[in-house]
This record gives sequence, C-alpha cells and structure tokens, in this order.
Amino acid sequence: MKKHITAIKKVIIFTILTAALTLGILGGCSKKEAPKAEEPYDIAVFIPGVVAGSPIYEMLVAGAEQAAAEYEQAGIKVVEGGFNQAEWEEKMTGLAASGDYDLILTSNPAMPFVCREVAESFPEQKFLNLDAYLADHPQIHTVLYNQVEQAYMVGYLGGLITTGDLPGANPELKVGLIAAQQYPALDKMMRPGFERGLHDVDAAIEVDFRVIGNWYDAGKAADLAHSMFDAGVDVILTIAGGANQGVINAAQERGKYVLYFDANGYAIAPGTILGCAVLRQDRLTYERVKMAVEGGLEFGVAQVVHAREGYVDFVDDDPLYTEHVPEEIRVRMDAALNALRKGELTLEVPSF
Ligand code: RBF
Repeated sequence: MKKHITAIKKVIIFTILTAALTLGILGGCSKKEAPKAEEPYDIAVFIPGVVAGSPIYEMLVAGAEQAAAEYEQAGIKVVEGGFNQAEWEEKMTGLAASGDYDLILTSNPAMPFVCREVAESFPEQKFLNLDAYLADHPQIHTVLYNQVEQAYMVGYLGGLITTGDLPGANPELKVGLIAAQQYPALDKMMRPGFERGLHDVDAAIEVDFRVIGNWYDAGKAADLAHSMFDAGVDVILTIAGGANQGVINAAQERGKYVLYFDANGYAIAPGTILGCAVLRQDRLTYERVKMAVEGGLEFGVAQVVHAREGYVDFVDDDPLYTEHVPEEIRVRMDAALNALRKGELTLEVPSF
C-alpha cells in the first residue's frame, strides 16, 4: 500500500469492496460486472515546460485524464516543471522522493536522461516517457514517434506551396523552418524529414533554418519570421510550442503561410495555417496509461510508432484544409499521405 492513502480514498475503497462483494454474491460472482477494487494507482504527470500553448503537452494531460477517469482507483496530478530546464531533475526528484506516485508520466526527447538520473536514487519508481527513446532501462518505458514521417508530410506540402501559385507564394524556392531550440530529435528526424519532403517535390528548394532559443518567446519568433519573409520565404514550418503564435501572427500580417506541427491548428489562423502534421499523443497516452493502471505496461521497453499505425498523421479531413488548399495540391498530398499511411513508403528513424 502507498504511504499516503487519504481517508477519502479509504472510504471509496471500502464502498467499492462492499459493492463488489454484494454484487459478487447476488450476481453469482460475475467478475465483469463488479466494480474494480484494486489498490490506488497514483500518476504524476510531469510537464517539462508549461501546458498552455504546447499542444503536445495538452494532449498528454488530456490522454492521462481520460484514462484515469475510467478507474475508481486511479488519480493524476499535473506538475509543471517550467521553462528552466536546469530545474527539471530536482523537481522530478521531489515527485519520486514523495513516494506518492506509482508512475511518473512525462514527454519530450530529453526526459529519459532526467528519468534515468532520478531512477538511480529511487529504484522502485516507474516512468512512462512518451515522445522519447531509451532502451533497456528496467524502470522506464518509452515511445518515440517517427518524426521523419511527420516532418515529411509538411515538407511535401511546403514544396507544393512554394512551387505553386497561391496568392502568397513567390517565384523563389525558399521555405522556412523555425525551431525553439536545437536537439537531437530535431536534427536527426524533423529537419531531414522536412527536407526530404520538400526535395521530393523539387530538389532545388532551399531551407532557411532559424532557432529562437526558448519555447515561449513569440516576439522573437515573429521577428525571425519577418526577416525570413523579407529574404524570400513564403511558407514556414514552426516547431516552437508557445512561441508558434509569433510566427503565425507574422504570416497573417504578410499574407504568407504556416505549416503546423503536433496538433490540428487550422482554426487558429484559417487560410494561413495550410497544413497540420499531427501526433496522436492523446490516444497513445490514454492507451499506455490504461496499460499501466492495469499492470500490463512493460518497463525496459522502447518502441517507435509510425504513420502506418496512425500515431503520426496529417489532418486532411478538416474543412479548413479543403477550403484553403487548392485541389491540385490536395490531390498530390493524397498520394503521398496514402503511401505513408499504408506503409508503402516508410522513412527510417536513424539512431541518435
Ligand atoms: N515542445 C513544446 O511544444 N513545448 C515545449 O515547451 C517543449 N519543450 C521541450 C524541451 C526540450 C528540452 C526538448 C528536447 C523538447 C521540447 N519540446 C517542447 C519539443 C517536443 O518534445 C517535440 O519535439 C515537438 O513538439 C515536436 O513534436
């Protein structure tokens, strides 16, 4: 039993036990109908940043909440680590040291290294780290998205936009990529995937790549976007969490285009955001948290999920996409998306 079972939880467990026994006796021990009467299962959701403005974290919380709501005994607590990355390990250590949590859930490719440090001092603590990869650690389960495929999808669209004749497109073959910071998943998966998509449309397309330096400065992001538009860029992929809004504002002012990452963002700026390559992080979180609560999540496992399993995808069924992206572009996108969804085109994730 965990250290801190509250009086309320005890009452709930007692009620469930009584109900389960009654149902068992009256219902001929039909296990299916009896409410669950297992031990409490407490989950800390550690956000390396803040939730608001970062769809990948919003989906993490939504998926965990949805899963926990299905179990009487499961509880979740969301803890924001903030933007000072140097503080994350100490904050996560606090969660592990409390002994209150059966599972610490977190997300981003840097977190396995934080989890690994914390795990050393707390050998009983289990971690579920999505959007990350670390193999063979007995306390950690990770799932990595194939972001070569995710970036390829918006790269291919970016190529069709910059070579096409939309009102905001210019004759120059220049496309932008704005990132919050540089990290291995960006350099090894997202940038190469984006470039491959662009070059599958036209090998002469150039990428103007800029880095903001943090995940929140929308003002700096807007300045960078303006200078890229000045240099002949007509469409920008933004991977910058809360700072994305600066890129979107600049594109709206200039009549240019944005490619959006992680979630469906068309409604944020209809006609400006022309493509959204998404991660089904809410679904993956929901599924893996359920496995954890039911005792079926294997630790020491690192998986990669791809477009062919639906965890990486492109939103082409939103009316705002159909309305603002010309049919000749959508037809060519369909072909590329189908190849990825069916697994006819697989883009390998390099080791990093
Ligand atoms: N993505 C966000 O949307 N918001 C963040 O605050 C954020 N912080 C990150 C911090 C680090 C150290 C790393 C490596 C990644 C971070 N990400 C963040 C990126 C996220 O994990 C993912 O790569 C991108 O959202 C693209 O899918």
